[in-house]
Amino acid sequence: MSTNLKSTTYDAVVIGAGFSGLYMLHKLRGLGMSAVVFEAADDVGGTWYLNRYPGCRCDVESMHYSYSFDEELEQEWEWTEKYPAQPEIHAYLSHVADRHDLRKDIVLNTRVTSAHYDEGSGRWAVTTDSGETVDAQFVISAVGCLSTPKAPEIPGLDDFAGDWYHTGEWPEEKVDFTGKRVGIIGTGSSGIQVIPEVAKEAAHLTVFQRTPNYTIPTFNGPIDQELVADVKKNYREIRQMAKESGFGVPLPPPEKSALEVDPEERYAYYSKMWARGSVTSVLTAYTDLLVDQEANDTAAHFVHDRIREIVEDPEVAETLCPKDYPFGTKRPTMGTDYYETFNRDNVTLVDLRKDPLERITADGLKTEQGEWEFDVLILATGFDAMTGPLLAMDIRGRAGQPLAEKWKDGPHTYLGLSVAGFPNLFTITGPGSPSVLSNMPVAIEQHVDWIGDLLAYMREHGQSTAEADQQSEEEWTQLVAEYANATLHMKANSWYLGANVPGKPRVFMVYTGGVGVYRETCDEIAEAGYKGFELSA
Ligand code: N01
Repeated sequence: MSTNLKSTTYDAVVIGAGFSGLYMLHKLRGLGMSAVVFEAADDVGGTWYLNRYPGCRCDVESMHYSYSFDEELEQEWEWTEKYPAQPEIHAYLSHVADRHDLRKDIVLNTRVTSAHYDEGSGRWAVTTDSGETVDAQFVISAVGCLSTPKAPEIPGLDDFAGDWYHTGEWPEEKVDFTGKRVGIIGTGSSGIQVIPEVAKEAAHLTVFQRTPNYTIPTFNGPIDQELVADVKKNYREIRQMAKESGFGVPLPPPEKSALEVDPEERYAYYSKMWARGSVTSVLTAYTDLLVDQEANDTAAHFVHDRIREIVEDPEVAETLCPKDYPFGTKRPTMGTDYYETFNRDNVTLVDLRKDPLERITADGLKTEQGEWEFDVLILATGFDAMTGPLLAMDIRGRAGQPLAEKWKDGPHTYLGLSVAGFPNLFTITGPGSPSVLSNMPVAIEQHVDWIGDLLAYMREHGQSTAEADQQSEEEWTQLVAEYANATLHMKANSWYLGANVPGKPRVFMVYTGGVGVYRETCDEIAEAGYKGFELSA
């Protein structure tokens, strides 16, 4: 048996030791349950361990991107910047693991390869890539929404003679770009953060952009100590506000439509929100930015104006202006000197819409119209999001049904945290929950607390199995689709929709009703004796 694997039988197996897995383990211990966490990486931290590319930083403010369950930690921990950089978040999660003595139940360097439900015993057999199988009553996935990196679907990566790196699997040691010719594919959140950093070091950086992004500046810097004192004094109210909000950040809800204010007032208000350096502030400036195209256009045009103001070359500026999808319908990004980077002499932007990529070659990249030579290639090409990490494991429920088969037309879940036919399997921030449309720690804590309450309820009532019923699952899945259809989200080819992975079903995988409303719904279901679940002994 691996070190740390103390038994082959547990009450619960947790998969993943990031924000979700760490808190889930703590919660299970509090319930007096035996649990083991399997983590594929060689340390805890999940997404904040492996995404360690230069410039990697969270786009939710430090004071709000943290756990609320440990009030002492909340007071003690000192964030240094307005937006926390990856090393600081990783240090925070490592500290949480040590502070709560979690490591002794975490098995590192171990990937779960399969989880099979046995109807006879009512238990799960969970197998890892080290060949061990453990038996558990509950399986709780804490695999995250963005943890299966996606390479670009163009041929030739194996031919490339230089070094290449995916932002989502960045090496631990520093990559030195000094004097190097670097090419980067991808201008999503990761690309936008890594580009300015690499440009500072490289001899030349060529950015291959297929879809431009709306990027809001962070105006990052050392954290304001007055704000820290104020937040720490009022943490309970602030956390509550985040829990009741639309996106899991403590902002008051918007009150007006973008179309009911006069253009000058609206422009001034967008300028104020822009100056805050917070994408959520811009996104929630008005009530209808995500549901009304005309309203959305006002925000999109405001961002276009900022791009044209910053970028000196008008042609480059136009290439950087997103025009074929509404603002906020692909994940809007936050950057530091992103647009400014295109004013540098050592940076070239290639518009793949005009000159598509054909293949990766031994020397670099071949587009329809030319060949580009590089020493280093960076793939900021994103992830097989939401369902990717779950389907990467061979999960089988009742009658041996594979989850991949059940989800062949897209994910079907109840509340985004359970699946009919897969008893006692819970998916923290799974498809069909607010997940990536929330400040993640808020969504994670809500799911972990809710699962914890359900497990306690089951014990109190002498029940050993919880399973979503088929009808509730179908109704929920439909509701998620209806809510998404009522937004502008369906107009963008986003990873929310699976559009970035060839062949993936085009289904919107996130609940768009808002974090606060979702929480209320989950609470009502719990209060009604876990309506929609079949609980049995
Ligand atoms: O990935 P992405 P990401 N040829 O999918 C392009 C979170 N995150 O790693 O849009 C050419 O957003 C692709 O082009 P297109 C956050 O939730 C958060 O950047 O498909 N280009 C796109 O430009 C985020 O949304 C933080 O046309 C290809 C890019 O690669 C999520 O992670 C930081 C291509 C992929 O962008 C994912 O972000 C980082 C191809 N064949 C990440 N294939 C913060 O908290 C892909 N692309 C700040």
